[in-house]
Formats: sequence, structure tokens, C-alpha cells
Amino acid sequence: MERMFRNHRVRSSRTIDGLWEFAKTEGAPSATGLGRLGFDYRLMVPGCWEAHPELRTYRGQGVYRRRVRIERSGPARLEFKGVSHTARVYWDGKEIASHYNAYTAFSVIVPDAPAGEHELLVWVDNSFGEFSSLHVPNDYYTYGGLIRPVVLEELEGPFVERAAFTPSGEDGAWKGRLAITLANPSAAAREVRPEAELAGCKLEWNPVRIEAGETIVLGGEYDFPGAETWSPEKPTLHELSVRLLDGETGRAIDDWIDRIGFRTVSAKNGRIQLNGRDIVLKGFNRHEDHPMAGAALTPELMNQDIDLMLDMGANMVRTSHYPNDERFLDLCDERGLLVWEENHARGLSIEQMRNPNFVWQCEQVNREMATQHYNRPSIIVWAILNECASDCEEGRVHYKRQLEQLRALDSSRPLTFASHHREKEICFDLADIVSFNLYPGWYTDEDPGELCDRARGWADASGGAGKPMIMSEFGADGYYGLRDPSRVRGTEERQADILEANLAAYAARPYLSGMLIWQFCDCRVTEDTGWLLTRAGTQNSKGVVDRYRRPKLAYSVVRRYFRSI
Ligand code: ADA
Repeated sequence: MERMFRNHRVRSSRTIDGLWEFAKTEGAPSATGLGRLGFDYRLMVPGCWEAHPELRTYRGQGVYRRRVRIERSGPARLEFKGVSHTARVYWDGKEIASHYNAYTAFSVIVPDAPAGEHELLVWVDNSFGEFSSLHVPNDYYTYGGLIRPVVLEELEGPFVERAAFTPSGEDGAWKGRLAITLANPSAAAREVRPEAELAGCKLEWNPVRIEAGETIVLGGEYDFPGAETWSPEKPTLHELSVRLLDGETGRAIDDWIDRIGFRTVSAKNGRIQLNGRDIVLKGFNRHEDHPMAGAALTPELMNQDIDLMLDMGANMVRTSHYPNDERFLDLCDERGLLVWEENHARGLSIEQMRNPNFVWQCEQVNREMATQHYNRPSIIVWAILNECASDCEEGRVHYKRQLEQLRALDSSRPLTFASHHREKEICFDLADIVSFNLYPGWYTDEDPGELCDRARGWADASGGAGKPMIMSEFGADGYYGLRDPSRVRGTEERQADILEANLAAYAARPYLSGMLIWQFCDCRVTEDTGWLLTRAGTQNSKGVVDRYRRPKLAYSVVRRYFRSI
């Protein structure tokens, strides 16, 4: 199941999940060599290869193989929701696609796939090196494999590539802008009649002729008097269904379904507004990580994480530090958990940002994140480049370029980035919200309240005056099960004390618009992160629950504070 709802009623679409054959390989692939490998492993898709007992710490390359069946000759479309971290796709021995980055989807069309059996090979690489500027040894784990679903679709000709919907207006008077992208991958031009339905409104367009290979965009601004408002308390979703009818016969040849939430978000007067009302964001940073499933959490595990966060009284999750699985975002839409979604980068120095691939790899992940997740009501903030070099002019060039890119892709959501540069930060003027990662009580001995006030001052002095402020990370290590009345560093008691001191200080500061704990669950980290990030147990232990989601002492402290704010 690639989404939490049905995406198509007309288009033939299915996931190619289940067992795939897998072989380890070395170095760059050659199409002929790949097919001759001994495929000794049987791995589950979606899944991480680390789930196999022999591959628990494998970093390198491998090839997945699967035979797929096409029922009706014509264009076939493959969509990979996430391959970690570099993929090359081969269809009947021919390379048809490649993609970098584990955390965004990519698709490819085989224009003329004959009915019958075909061989699908996916070469996957999760190694670190010069090519990869964003997946680097880090304070989380880059798993290997087809970590998110794979979808195979059979098209009849022109199809709905996507539809972007931007709500505006207010409760009782909702409007919205709809932009539908149609493409024709087949060799012949065809006339189609597009229609759409949303919140009881039926939209129809005149027939259009789409030339072979052409992409067109149509749409406009419409009123939706029947639309109900989406909010965390009542996350009403409306089905948006777009259909393409054959120009001559009127028969439906393709469709595309998404879910829309009517809500607005703004950042005005130093506060963040949802549906025009000031809101305080309280929640967690979360890595997609689980001891049994790696980065390929099952929907049950995703939903359990949301249950735990909601139980503690959270209203927001930050997808630190990369775009998340579409199914997790579906659940957030459905359950009313607000999302800060960010592009993929953590703690890159200016030297790392000089990697010749950094610019295009960031541009791509920003574009894919914003276009693929555009319709989601739960996402109310886009962010970039967590703790990178926003303290120097050379770094600022990247922050400026990427925030401008995101704003051009989506002007309906406020933008931010999480900074740890304190008074040395020089990019707050570029963002809509100022966000601080500070660890009083853990990395420093400062008082959280005083530090927060100083941070507000740093923001005001460096371009952030009048902008809403979020404490985007604070926390402390607590090793699950390590309890001791001495309350020394590393015990669950000390972690709970530190979180309590932070939460008490932030809850008492009316100028704050948000507080996000580092972190929801403990997570695996790369083995070779260097002395600075050598972490006991090769994990970041600042979770309020451990890797198996067992609550630590801090759980009830957080629950008490979040529920009372
Ligand atoms: C940083 C970083 C997190 C994590 C955290 C920590 O603020 O953004 O990814 O590494 O510190 O635990 O130190």
C-alpha cells in the first residue's frame, strides 16, 4: 500500500511490494553484468537491507531484481517512493532512470511496454563518497535499499501527472487555486476532456488536444462553499478527484485522487497563525528509524508513533532531517498532527557545502519535496539546511538561493531553518520564522529561560525582529533503563529534569511560537561519525521513548507540560 487511501479508481496501479531477489555487488554497474549476479538474498520491499542478519551493517551496493507483468501493451509508469540513497533502474536490461537521495520519490515512463513479463532491476548504493553531498556520515543512519513502496502503473495515453491545490479564504467561504498537470507519454496525439471534483463542486474543462510527448497545465481559482475547515482538532479531508475522459467517446481513461484540507497558515505580528488564529507549536523532532525496520517503518509503526506523540499532547512533528514517507504524512493529515517538513541536510560545514554536487542535489530535493507534498494540510512549515553554515557569507548564498527556490515553488507556507549559531547567525532576515537549536542543561550549563531571552535578542539584532520564534531543538541523553537516584548525566532522571527545566521556561515565554523536543525516539547513528559524534551504543539517546518506543521517565514530564500548554 503506497498511500493511506486509494489514489486511482480508473488507472491500473499496483505496488510491487513483497519479496525481491537481491545480490551484493561492487562498484559501478554494467547492465549485462547485473543480470548474471548470484541473487542469493530474498529481501522485503519496502524494507532496508539491514533487516537481513548478514547485512546488518552493510554499506555498499546491491541489486534488487523482480519480474513484473504488463497486462496491456502501452506506456508503463514506475514510481519509486524512496530508494536509499542512489538508484539506477533497468527495464529488460536497459537503464531507464537514476536518482539520488533516499527521501523523495521519482518516476519513469516506459513509453511502449509490450504485454507480458519483464525484468526490473534496481541497483542501489548507500555508500558515502564525493558523489553524495547530503548523505554523509551523520548523527542518524543512512540505511540501504528500496525503503519505500514501488508502484507500477499501466497508462492508456495522456495521464494526470499531478494536481496542486492551494486553499484560501476562511471557514464558510473557502476558495482555492487548482493547477492540474497533464502529460502524454504515448506516440500519438489525443483529445481529452478533463474534469475534477472537490468538496461537492464539479469542475469541467473544454476538450484539449495533447500532442505526443507534451505536458500541459490547466486550472484556475474556484469557490468551494461546501468545504469544511481542516484543523488539528477536526482534520476534515475532502477527496480531490481528477479524471480524463476520451474526447470522442467520453470514456474515462485516467484519474488521480488526493485529499485536500482547507486551512490557511501565516506568520504575522511575531506569531504563527492557523486559520487566522495564533497557535503554539509543541512537539517532537523525529527520525524515521526503528530497530527492526530501519527507515522502512510499517504503517502500523508510523501510526503508533503518532499515537504516542498525541498522547503526550503534541500538535507538531518535525521531519528531521529529510522529507518523510508519504504514508506517514497521510496519517498526519488524517489525524491532525501538524508537520514541519524539511529538506535533507544536517550539520554540513562550509567545506562540505563546497561539494560540487551540493547545489543540484539540494535543488532537486527541495523541488521534489515541495511538489510531491504540496497538497498536504498537515505541513505548515517548510525548512532547509539544519545547522549548516548560515554563519558566513559563503553559506548565506546557499540559504538565500534555496529559500527563494522554495518560495517560488510554494508561497503559501512560511519558511524557516534551524540554527545553532547563536549571535553569529546571519540569515534570519531570509526566513519567515526564526528557529534555534540550543541544548541548555545538556551541552551547556546555561539557564534555559535566560538563554531563550538572549536568543530572542540575537534574532532581533540580526534580521529576525518581528518574526515568530521556535525552539526547534532542545533535549538531553537518557539511556533507557539507566535509573539512579544520583540523577547523574545519562540517567533517565537527569534527562527528565533537563526537559522539565526547558519546558517550564518555554511555556512561560509568551513570545515563543513553538517548542520541539530533540527527540521523539532514540535513533541509530553512523558508526564512523568521528570523535565528536561518537555515541554510546551507536545511537542518539535523546529520545523520550527508546528505539523500541518504550517510554523513559521524561515521557510523563513532557505529557504534563504539553497537555497544559
Ligand atoms: C543537533 C542536530 C541533531 C542532533 C542533536 C544532538 O542539534 O540538529 O540532529 O545531532 O544536535 O543530539 O546533538
